[in-house]
Amino acid sequence: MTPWWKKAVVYQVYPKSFQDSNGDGIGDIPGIISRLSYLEKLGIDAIWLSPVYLSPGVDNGYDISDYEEIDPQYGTMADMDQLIKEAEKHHIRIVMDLVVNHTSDQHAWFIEARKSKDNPYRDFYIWRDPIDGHEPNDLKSSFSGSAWQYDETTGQYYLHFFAQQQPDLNWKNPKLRHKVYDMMNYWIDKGIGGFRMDVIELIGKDPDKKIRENGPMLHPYLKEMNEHTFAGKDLMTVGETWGATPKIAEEYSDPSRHELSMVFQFENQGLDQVPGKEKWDLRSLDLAELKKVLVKWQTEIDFNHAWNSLFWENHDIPRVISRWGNDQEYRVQSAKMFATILHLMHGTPYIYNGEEIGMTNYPVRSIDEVEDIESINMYHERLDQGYSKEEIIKSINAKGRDNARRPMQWSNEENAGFTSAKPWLKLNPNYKDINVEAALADPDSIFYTYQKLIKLRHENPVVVDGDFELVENTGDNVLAYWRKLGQDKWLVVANLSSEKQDFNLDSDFKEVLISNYDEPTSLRNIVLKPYEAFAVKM
Ligand code: TEU
Ligand code: CA
Repeated sequence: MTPWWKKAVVYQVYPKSFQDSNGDGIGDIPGIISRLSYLEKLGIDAIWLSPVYLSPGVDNGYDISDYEEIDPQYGTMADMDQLIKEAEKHHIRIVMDLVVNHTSDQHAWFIEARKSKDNPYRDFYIWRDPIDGHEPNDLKSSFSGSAWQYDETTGQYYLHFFAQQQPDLNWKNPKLRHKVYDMMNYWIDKGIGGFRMDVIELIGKDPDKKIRENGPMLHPYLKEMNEHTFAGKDLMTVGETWGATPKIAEEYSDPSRHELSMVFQFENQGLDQVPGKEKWDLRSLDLAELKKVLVKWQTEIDFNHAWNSLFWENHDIPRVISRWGNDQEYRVQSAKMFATILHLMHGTPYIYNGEEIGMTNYPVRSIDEVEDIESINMYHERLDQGYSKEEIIKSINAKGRDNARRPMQWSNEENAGFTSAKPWLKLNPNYKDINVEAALADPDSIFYTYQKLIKLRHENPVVVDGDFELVENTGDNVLAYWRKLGQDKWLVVANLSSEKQDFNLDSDFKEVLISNYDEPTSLRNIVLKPYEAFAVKM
């Protein structure tokens, strides 16, 4: 039987920015509960909830100080239990974010570990002696600077692949691993729908050999985790795996290997950065390359032995229409185009909160307006390296994580219906026009395109299981593909660009399934309008 998550559409909620319920400017769990009917109307099957655990908030909750407590800014454990229960009434499962590559430096384990070299928790983390009075090696943190932090008390360095307040856990220690499995079972027993696993590809690291992702013990650990936690349960698990190739994706998700349900792969993320440099080193997107990567992940994995997720956005990535589409004149058309090509592909689609109403990036003018630790650390690092402020701010506006983290735009009322107070991060002023209320009132809105695409998936096995086949020779700016299952044959056609494109296919169709302009009447020698996308049944 097909597991539920192969037919599902998942919606990511970034809790800090979703809905404030108590007037402190910060989204919270009761706020999410109050929006469940909206999500049910959209039609999603599960929520991936970014972290709501107890946290000092250095990385907005990805620095956890207690995995079995809810951060008071988000509510209480009773609220969390309520969310799981209420969501179920709306046919929505709650998928928790599992952040176990690292903890906060305020986690009880780390507070103990740093006390002395013989502390029972010392080996939960990764400690090394200085070499010639310096860092053990030149491993870098993803948030700028060295991955090693010197700790005065014991005269050793600890490893942190992210902020210095996010020490890496030592997965070589079986005691630590079983603590993590116990914690996962605590959440499974509450009735959650599964886990999204933060940077899971890093847990097999070997820092002495400078191995970060895809270390030799990664898959043995995942098998062990599976066996002790979700084996035999109806849960979905998705690994965040930046370094996945199609072959690696199969290693994670081939059902016979008993590891994860599916992966998030990020191959398209590198397309608008200078090769071999950082994401901040900008270059423009070549649509031919985007098309190539999209097709690669449809054709180079065997969906009988692997499963992939489909997404444009998340809390780390800028808004797709601002980045690769058009967030002005063709905002609505380009948003619908991206939705259509993604949601009719093979895999499990994810929607990031606000994507379904076409929320856009919002540029800052100076570093005081930036909240995200990744951008702030990079700003200082690059200033020291001699970059100009203007250059750095330009990179932050293009790629910074705050772009996706601005509060949800619910209505055109003051503070967008997100909060009655000052929001923790400035709202995009375009909420006056772009908001949920307006989207729901307009039958032609982006929202209803998403709603329709979700419905098409739920009602048509060809979307879930059909083979994918590229239509060749359409030019770089047009993506056209078939989905085929038994007698069912669907065709998806999209103009990825802002220029008109010619398209010609010598075939007749029976029915238009979805389109973002007037419905096409033929496939023969037609001209696709900017960002035009449609799907037809043959
Ligand atoms: O992200 C992993 C990660 O590699 C990001 O830092 C990413 O490189 C960057 O944001 C790209 O834009 C996960 C979480 O999704 C992120 O929010 C956390 O900050 C990070 O792990 C640490 O937990
Ligand atoms: Ca609040």
